[in-house]
Amino acid sequence: MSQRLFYNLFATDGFIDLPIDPTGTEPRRRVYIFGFAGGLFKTQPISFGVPTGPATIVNPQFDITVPPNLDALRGKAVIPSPRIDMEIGDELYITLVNLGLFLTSPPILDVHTIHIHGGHVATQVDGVPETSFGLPVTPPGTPAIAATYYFKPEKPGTYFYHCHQEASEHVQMGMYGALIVYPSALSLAQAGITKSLTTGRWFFKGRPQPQIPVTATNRNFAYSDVNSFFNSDWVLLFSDIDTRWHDAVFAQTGFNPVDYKPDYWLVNGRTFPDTLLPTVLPPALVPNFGYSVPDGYDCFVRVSTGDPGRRIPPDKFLLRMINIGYQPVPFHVHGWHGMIVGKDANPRTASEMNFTTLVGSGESYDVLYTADDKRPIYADYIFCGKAGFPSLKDQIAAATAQSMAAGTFIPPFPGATDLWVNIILKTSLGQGTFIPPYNWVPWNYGTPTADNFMFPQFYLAHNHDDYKVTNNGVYPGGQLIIIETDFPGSNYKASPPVITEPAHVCPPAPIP
Ligand SMILES: [Cu+2]
Repeated sequence: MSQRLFYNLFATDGFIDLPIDPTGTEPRRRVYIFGFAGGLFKTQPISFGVPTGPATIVNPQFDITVPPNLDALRGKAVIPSPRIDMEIGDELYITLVNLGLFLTSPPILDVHTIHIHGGHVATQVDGVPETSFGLPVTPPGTPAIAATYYFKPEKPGTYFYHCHQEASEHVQMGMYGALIVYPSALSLAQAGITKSLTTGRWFFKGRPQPQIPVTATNRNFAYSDVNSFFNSDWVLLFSDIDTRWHDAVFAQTGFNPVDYKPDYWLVNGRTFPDTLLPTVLPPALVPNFGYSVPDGYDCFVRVSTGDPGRRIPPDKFLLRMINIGYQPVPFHVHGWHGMIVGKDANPRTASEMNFTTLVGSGESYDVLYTADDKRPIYADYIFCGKAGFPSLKDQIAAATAQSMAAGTFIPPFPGATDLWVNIILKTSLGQGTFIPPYNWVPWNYGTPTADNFMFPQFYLAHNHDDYKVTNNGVYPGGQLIIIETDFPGSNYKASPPVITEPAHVCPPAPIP
C-alpha cells in the first residue's frame, strides 16, 4: 500500500553543544545553527495515486494551523533535520513554514527553501529561490505563511534535502537532512523479487532465497535488486563546521566563505564520542552531556555475526553515506570490505568492493557489508597462541607486567577508561557493551575475563583524513563511529551478560 506523506518542516535556528574532549564531559563548545524542526504530520493511503481512505494525523504538534505550535518550535533547530523515509509509489508533500532566525539580534529574516538533492523535480519545486521561490518569515504570534513542495521519487536510494537559499551559508549553518526511498513490494515484484504470503519465504524469479529471512520486508532492500538485501541500514550523514563562520553569522559580523577552515567534522549532526549516544538524550543530560537528534540518525552500528552451528548467516548491513559537508570524506570501515550497491540513488550493476569510500560533497553511496566471523582465522592465535607465540592475552599480560616494572606503562589511550565509564556507566544509557568486566578494559589490562570469547567485536569506521577524527584538534573525536558485532543471541548488557558464543577450545597440542 502506498501513502501520501505530509511532512511539516519549520525553518528556525538553535544551538548545538559540541564536545571538546574525548569523554564529552568537559564544558562544551556552543555553536549557533540553522535547521528544520518538525517532521511527519499526517499520512493518507493511496493506490496508484488515488486516495483509498482518510488522512491520519500522526503528530498533531506539527499542525501549522495552530499558532502556538509554531512558537513552540522557534529556536529548536537541530542538526540534522528530520529524516524522511518513503517508498516507491509514495507521494511526499513537504509544507515549509519559515519561523525566522530570532535568536540573533536583530533577527535574520532570510527566506528559506527545501531542495530535494537528487530528486528529478520540476524547477518550480526545486527549492532554488533564484529559479522558483523562497518562503518569507512568519512572525511570532501570526498565522503560518506556508508553501508545500511535492516530490514523487522514481528510484529508490539515498537522497537528502537542504535549503538552497544562499546555500553557501545556509547549508553550512545546518539546514539539511536525509531522505531515504525504499523499494516497494510492487517495485520488488516487478524486478522478480517476491515474498510468499503464506510462508513468508522470499523468491527471486521463482527460485528460493533462503538467505533472506521471513521477517524481511521491502524495507530490507536498498534497490529493486535481490543482491541489495540487508538486515539493517544506517544513515551516515557527513558534514563539517567552521565555528568561526557560525559565530560570525550569530554576531552578524560577516564571513567570507573562501576563508572556510573547519574545526569540527560531524556524522549525523554529532562528533565522537556523541556518535555513541542514542538519538534522544534524557533532558537532564542536555546540553552539558550532549544533545538529541531526530529519529533515524543512530550511528552506533550494532550487528550480529553468523553462527554456523545454528545455521544463522552473518548480518548484512548497509551504510548509507551522504556528504553534505564542504570537504570530501574518505570513509574507512575496519574489519570488512564493503560492496557499493548504489551511488547517488542509482543502483550499481557491477559489484565493486572497497575498504574506503571517498564520498565527495553532494554524493551519496550505499555500501553493503557482511559481518563475517573472524574466529576461523584468528581465534587460535588470539586465545591459544601459534607459531611459537603465546596467546595474545599472555603476550599483553607479560608486556603489561614488564612495562609496569620498567615504569613505562600507560593506559591504551589517555582518557580511555574515563571515556567508556562516563558514557556508559555514569549516564546509565545502556547504549554500549563497554562494561567491565566483560570487554574493552579487561582486554587492554590483561584480566582473565575475556578468555576464549571473541565477541563482542568493536570496529572503528572513520574519516581517513585522520586529523578530522578530532574535535578542534583533540583526538579522538570528529567523524568516528563504532560498529559493534555481537554473537547472535548474546546480550552483553545484561547482568550477568548472556553469552551464547561457545568458548573457544584450544587444540591439545601446540599449534605450529
Ligand atoms: Cu535557508
